[in-house]
Amino acid sequence: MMLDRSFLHWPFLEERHRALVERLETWVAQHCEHVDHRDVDAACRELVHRLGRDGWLKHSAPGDDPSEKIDVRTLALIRETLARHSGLADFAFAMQGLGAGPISLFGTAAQKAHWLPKTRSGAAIAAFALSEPASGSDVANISTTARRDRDAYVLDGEKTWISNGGIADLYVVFARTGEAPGAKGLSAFIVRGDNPGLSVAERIETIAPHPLARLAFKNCRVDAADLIGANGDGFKIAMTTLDVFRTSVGAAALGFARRALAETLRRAKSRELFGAPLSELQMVQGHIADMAIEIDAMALLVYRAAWAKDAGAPRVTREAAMAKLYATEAAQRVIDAAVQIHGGDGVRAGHPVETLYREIRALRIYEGASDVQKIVIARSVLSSAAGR
Ligand code: COS
Repeated sequence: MMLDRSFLHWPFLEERHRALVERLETWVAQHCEHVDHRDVDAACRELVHRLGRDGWLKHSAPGDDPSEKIDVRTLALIRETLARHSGLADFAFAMQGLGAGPISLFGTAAQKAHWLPKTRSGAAIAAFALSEPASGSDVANISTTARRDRDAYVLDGEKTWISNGGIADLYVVFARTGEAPGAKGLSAFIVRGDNPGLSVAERIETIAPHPLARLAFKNCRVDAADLIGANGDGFKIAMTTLDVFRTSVGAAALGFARRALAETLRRAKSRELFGAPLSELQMVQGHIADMAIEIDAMALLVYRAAWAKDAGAPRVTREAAMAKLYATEAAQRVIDAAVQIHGGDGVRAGHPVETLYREIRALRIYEGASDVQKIVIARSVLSSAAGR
């Protein structure tokens, strides 16, 4: 693949990051490209198994050793690298991290000791269950309820667009416990995949197949010890987890865009038109220049946000939102240009750029649609300008 690796030497990254990418490149070539994708559930399980077996999932969520903490740059580099080769491998890695994230960041010692060794080894598949039919962007409006009943909570309601829905062993579910109206009345719970009262109401198919489902909770009892954090902390837990993972969504978009550029360069150098390679046409050169600039701008925002979090910034909401918004939108433009330069092959089913064209679209929607990221960024900019 024709790749510019100079970003690995930017000051945001360290020697250990470069070494990790080197190892991962070798691993991906051997273990990711030969997974049968016809059965998407089986492919996802297999990828989680391989990523866990060979130690990559350890980076998706720190374990129960208090000295470990999440390294967002590592998360971003892994997602970028996996996404460049396989959208499903990136999905398998990322959802394992997002699902385990609330436990890793806010769980009790017992919750961490029980679940994290399983999610990190690939023995348990994790899912993050936040969205509902009537509240995807408006998290404060969640209507699934969790009612206290002696030493248990009883969950009732519906969740939808849940990644790993149907194959997960563990769901982190956000529900209304009612301490206060809106955002202050939510809590987070661990619900086992085989918990009575939890059922898969619908499997959802999308343009880029990944395991996704709508879930129903009917009189679903979980132990009080399965509450994550305190009652009323649910909104904060969800947002803090998203602040980590939104940057990594930008990184996945960056991986898709780098693949699109690599495919385009190969095409532009090998295909002849009007008696010369495509790469000699100024119109094509214009596209290539735009693609390269957008990729560097994406990478700068992604690794800036990741570095800021790793360097100890208490909140990176604005940086993560900028990275996610810009990288996903720009990747769509880069991939669209790649399709255009590939002509008919660009829309041929199964061609790498056709696959990228389908894979990128959902990233502008999930974990906070682009429109929500704009709200987050504008609020932050306005509040830091207040009083000036
Ligand atoms: N980290 C920590 N705390 C946060 C936070 C963050 N990133 N974002 C908000 N909070 C806090 C706020 O500070 C506020 O607390 P105080 O009242 O004590 O100040 C509280 O949480 C409520 O925040 P806010 O008033 O901003 O909430 P809103 O309901 O207006 O909405 C948005 C916030 C729209 C930003 C939020 O609902 C969101 O991110 N939506 C998209 C969700 C999403 O990603 N969905 C996809 C599902 S996962 S695939």
